[in-house]
Amino acid sequence: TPRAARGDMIGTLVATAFWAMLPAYVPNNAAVLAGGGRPIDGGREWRGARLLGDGKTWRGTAVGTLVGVLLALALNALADPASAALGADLPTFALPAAFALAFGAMCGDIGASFLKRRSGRERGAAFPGLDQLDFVVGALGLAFLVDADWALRVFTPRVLAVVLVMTPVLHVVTNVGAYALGVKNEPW
Ligand code: CTP
Ligand code: K
Ligand code: MG
Repeated sequence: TPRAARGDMIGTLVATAFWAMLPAYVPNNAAVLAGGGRPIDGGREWRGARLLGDGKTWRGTAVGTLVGVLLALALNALADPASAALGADLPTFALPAAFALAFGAMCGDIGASFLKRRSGRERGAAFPGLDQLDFVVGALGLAFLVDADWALRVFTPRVLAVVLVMTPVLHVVTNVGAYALGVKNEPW
């Protein structure tokens, strides 16, 4: 029936969007687990507030990026069987695209901290909207810069729409879960 066909299509879009964004979703969570050590801004202030703050560290950024790239390589090995199982055409990630998604996600989050400090928000403060989408903007922005052909092929307007709706939901669920588990200091 048309309704079942439409349901299939939406399921395929969600699976594709989730798969394509996994290398961007995981880095920030890995950084929470790996964080600590020297802050990127070295403690420097600018216009009366920290440049980035103690929550953005070299170690968290490096480990987060590495985990995202390794995850993308693992997904490459699974793309064929997963595509067959789901009846979808799941993308693979060349190294530049994998790096762009992972490092871009970390950069988006770092950029958000810069904006939080400029707007008087202390480390850990919430910035609704920005918190849920900063890493998406960073990841997709860098992916388009690094490999526009790949990015345009994977992130079609429909996949993009699913990403923009799905990501905030996943972000809230993930962070509330991490907070409940005692892994994260704030539930956002
Ligand atoms: N983290 C890190 N390096 C990053 C990102 C995150 O070390 N590039 C770690 C830090 O320990 C940080 C924690 O992950 O405290 C949670 O990340 P996040 O919520 O993004 O940082 P906040 O501490 O809330 O700081 P901010 O207000 O600047 O977002
Ligand atoms: K954040
Ligand atoms: Mg935070």
